[in-house]
Amino acid sequence: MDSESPNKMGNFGRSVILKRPNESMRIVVAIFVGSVFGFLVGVSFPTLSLTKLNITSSLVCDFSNVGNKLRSDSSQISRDDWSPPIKNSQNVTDLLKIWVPSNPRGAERLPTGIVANESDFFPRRLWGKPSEDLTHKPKYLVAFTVGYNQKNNVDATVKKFSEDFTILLFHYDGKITEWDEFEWSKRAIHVSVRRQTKWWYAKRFLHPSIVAAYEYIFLWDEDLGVEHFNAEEYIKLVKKHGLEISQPGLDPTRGLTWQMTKRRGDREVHKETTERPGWCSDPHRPPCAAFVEIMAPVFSRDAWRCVWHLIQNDLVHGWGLDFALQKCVEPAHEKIGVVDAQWIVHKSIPSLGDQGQSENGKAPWQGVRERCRSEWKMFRTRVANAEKAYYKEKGIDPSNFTSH
Ligand SMILES: *[C@@H]1O[C@H](CO)[C@@H](O)[C@H](O)[C@H]1NC(C)=O
Ligand SMILES: *[C@@H]1O[C@H](CO)[C@@H](O)[C@H](O)[C@H]1NC(C)=O
Ligand SMILES: CC(=O)N[C@H]1CO[C@H](CO)[C@@H](O)[C@@H]1O
Repeated sequence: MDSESPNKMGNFGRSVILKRPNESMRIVVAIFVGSVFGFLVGVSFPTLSLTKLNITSSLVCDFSNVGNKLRSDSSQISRDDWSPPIKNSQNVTDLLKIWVPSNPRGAERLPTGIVANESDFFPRRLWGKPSEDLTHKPKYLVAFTVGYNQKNNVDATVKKFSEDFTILLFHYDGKITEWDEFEWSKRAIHVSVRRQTKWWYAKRFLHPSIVAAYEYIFLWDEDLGVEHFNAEEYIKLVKKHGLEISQPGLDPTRGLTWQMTKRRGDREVHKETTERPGWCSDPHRPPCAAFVEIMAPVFSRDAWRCVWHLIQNDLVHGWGLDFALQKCVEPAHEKIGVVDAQWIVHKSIPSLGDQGQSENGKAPWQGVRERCRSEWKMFRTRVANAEKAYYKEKGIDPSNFTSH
């Protein structure tokens, strides 16, 4: 240092700080950085050091590969006289920018290997190895739209579905914990939004990519009698007969709306029926074939991917969907059918209908019923308009062809 030192000796620390602020700062910073670094290394070394090294070396590798590639590319380009040869540096950065047009829309900037485009409802542990979380993956999904008043019926129904099913309950009355009196409720997925319909929930929570893990999706009402139904047997029949969209036959002793969904006692499955005279313009089309109702449909994974898109966000009752399902499979009169050997009873207990609101002195159920009817009309109109628009764009005049 210099000659003043003796006077300052008593003040050593302070004088150092005063006189050489930069250096002391450096020391402090160095100590700080050093200890943080040491700490981090200590923390991460046992598990991460190897991968870190790999990442670094692979980055280096990639970079030199890119360099080589660039060089060969540019010589290639200049040889072939496509365009002026690429100058390096900046274009290395361009080249390293990721853009994969075949990725899902919005995910083009990600390398395909990291894109998780589908999901499932499998619960996982919070500890241990992720690869060992799932000891059992259910193959099928059954979703019920339920109110607590119907708990006994829902309980009886759920018991007809094996461990191979993920059970999903949509609660329209806000009651969830009450269901825990049933053992199966603890492994079920519960979604609670008040006063919504099955199709509203299905549109919001059963996106095809979310339920992609499941081979079949059951979308069922809560008021079904399942004494003569077994889900595993049902699936066997659906596979055997190649049904992409199906429902169990309905007990004919209850008043039925459609002939098609009436259970036949003499067969496993049926795919067509005769209706009252004049009801079917084409024996291969609804309601004589290619038709199931909306109370207890079962969809294959592929059929559901189409049907989900057909569900309208605002038409919550789903009326008319049954007539349009046939647009989703081809040939519809072979891939849509009713399973007779596993059949159910439609109890027609008014439930969600009661969740309406009285207006203008009308009972709640009347308002709901009217909305169902008007939704049906709107849905038909939308489908017809969409088809018209499609053919117009294609320059096809559908009136020139018969619909057969
Ligand atoms: C998701 O990715 C897998 C694997 O690349 C592919 O087989 C599947 O078709 C993709 N699903 C969708 C909906 O794009
Ligand atoms: C379809 O009908 C229009 C008239 O409606 C006619 O001009 C056209 O030639 C017809 N196209 C075919 C393929 O028959
Ligand atoms: C530095 C350099 O050569 N940059 C070029 C990289 O490539 C783009 C076109 O892709 C040129 O516009 C840059 O000039």
